[in-house]
Amino acid sequence: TALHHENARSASDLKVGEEHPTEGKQRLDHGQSEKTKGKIQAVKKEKEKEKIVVKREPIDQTPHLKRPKADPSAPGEGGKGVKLEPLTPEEKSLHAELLKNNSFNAWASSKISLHRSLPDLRHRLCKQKQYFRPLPQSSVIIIFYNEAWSTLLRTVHSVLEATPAELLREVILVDDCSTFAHLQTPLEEYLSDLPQVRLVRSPTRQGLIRARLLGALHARGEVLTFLDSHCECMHGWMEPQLETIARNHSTVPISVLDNILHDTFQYVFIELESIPMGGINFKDLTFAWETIPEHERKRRKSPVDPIRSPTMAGGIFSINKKYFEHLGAYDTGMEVWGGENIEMSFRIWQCGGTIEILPCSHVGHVFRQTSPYSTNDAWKKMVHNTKRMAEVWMDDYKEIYYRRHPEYRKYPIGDLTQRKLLRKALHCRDFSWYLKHVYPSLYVPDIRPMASGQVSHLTSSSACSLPISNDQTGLCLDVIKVGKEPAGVFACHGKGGTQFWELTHAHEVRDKRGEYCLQASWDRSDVITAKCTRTRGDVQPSEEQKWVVKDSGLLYHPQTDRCLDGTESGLSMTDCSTSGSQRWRIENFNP
Ligand code: LR7
Ligand code: MN
Repeated sequence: TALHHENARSASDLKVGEEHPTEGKQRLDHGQSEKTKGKIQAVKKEKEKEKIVVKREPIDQTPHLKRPKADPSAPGEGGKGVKLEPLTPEEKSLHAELLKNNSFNAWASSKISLHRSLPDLRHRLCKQKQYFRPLPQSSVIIIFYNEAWSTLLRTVHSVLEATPAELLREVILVDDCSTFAHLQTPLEEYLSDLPQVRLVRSPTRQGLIRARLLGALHARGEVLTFLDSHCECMHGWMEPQLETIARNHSTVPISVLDNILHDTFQYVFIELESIPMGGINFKDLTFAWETIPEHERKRRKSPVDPIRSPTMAGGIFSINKKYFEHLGAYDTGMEVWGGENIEMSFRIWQCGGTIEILPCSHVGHVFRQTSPYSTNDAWKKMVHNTKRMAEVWMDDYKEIYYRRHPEYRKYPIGDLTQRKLLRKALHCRDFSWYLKHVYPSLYVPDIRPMASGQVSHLTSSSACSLPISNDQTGLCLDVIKVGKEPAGVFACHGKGGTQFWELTHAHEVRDKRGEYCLQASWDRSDVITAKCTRTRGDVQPSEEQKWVVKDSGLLYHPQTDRCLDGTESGLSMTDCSTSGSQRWRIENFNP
């Protein structure tokens, strides 16, 4: 009953803002079985006993737009994929063009109704759950840049048709200065027939971060819900988000992201047991999906309880509007795409908020086939954003990033004064606090490792007595595929990647991600990379993964009492000697 008390308390300071169009007695009976009515009666009686007067009216499920009845055999209906039938030469070229412009099969999407229905695959407990008034209203903000017609409008329709009208203040579409013709007048004309939809146009291309801010500026709801422009919302997606925020305004709920396949547009529902959480990849500070760690599984009591997530993917979440502003909205110095989701995640947690994945809220998203942001120019913008994030929120831990990308150190990133002041004003915690309390399952590479960079030496056939003056001339410790192939030596390329190794204080030789370790054992003479056995800072690595660097440049393996030996024919473990093939030069070595 703690929850009910909470609801009752928040009721006084929550204002829905206007009269509900469907206010009246009738809605109380909407969609309720005799059983649920009985339950509500029982709860009421219990409350009366406790002498707490709680008025509990269920939310009216009626949406602004009713989903038209569809022929179940129509393409894509019920979340099915579209059959990619043999195409005529004309269709083929159209298909190719659409694929090129969208990085997904917009041709398949165009075959599917803008109102397609999805099966309600949520867990039994989600379907049973009832939501009560008052809940705040949300403004749904959909930003887009050159989005396909069908995906954009299916997103809009799914919001209007899957959200109870009384919870949806408006849908705000923000056009980030698209050039596609269908997004000009035709879009305006189409939208003018839809209820509660507004279109805001940015006069210049702002990038998704500032486009979202523009949307937020126009929003009148108490809550903001952000969506990408190629989503489908599943029945019941909004209610748990609003309830979460009503209970605690500093919780940022995110939906489970189902996968709409980019080729057939099949809707793939993520089952309860495979819901991932958001993490980070320390290598380049990008978002990564991760399995939910043991401690978080244990903390939760019901399978549908929220999952605390260290980060969010970025596109699909709700947030109390006042809290969003209080927390510093977004960094307006960020460009185009990328990094803002990690920045916001760290900021939320470090400044006292919480990110929760709600297993009962599902939204589908089209994950593109290829990223339009992997061009050189777009990647630079992403690095720009990531650097701004790291400089403000990560303290000394940003060194881990720079060590892996020394060339990024000199990228200019503009002025950070405002963001640093924000961190001070909100009395936010250190990054070390975040790592320890929010993300204890993450292996954090050493801020100051014993050595890092390439591990190189001259071959024994070359003049081994010469000092190595140029990194590009030797052979370097390398591995074609971590965890799969034995490690070997290849010509040094000086570009890091699989030739980047880090010698940790625990005497491991780790790969760039910090996930795989160089490993030798008695039973074999080659050397492999295996998952590091030391998964957290406070445990010891297994003996097979321990290495000691000797002054003479030997990489000594104490367990087997042998040394790493590399020649053009490969890498092996041999008895230690002073031969050139055992002499290694490790970059940035500071014992
Ligand atoms: O210049 C731009 N202006 C825009 O308005 C570039 C993009 N956009 C729009 C675009 O039309 C789309 O609606 O911004 C949205 C996101 O861009 P996508 O869909 O091309 O990229 P994405 O799906 O990879 O985006 C993910 O990462 C971004 C990092 O900046 C944002 O945080 C996106 O919101 C995020 N999307 C999701 O979280 C959905 C799940 C994807 C995953 C993982
Ligand atoms: Mn997207």
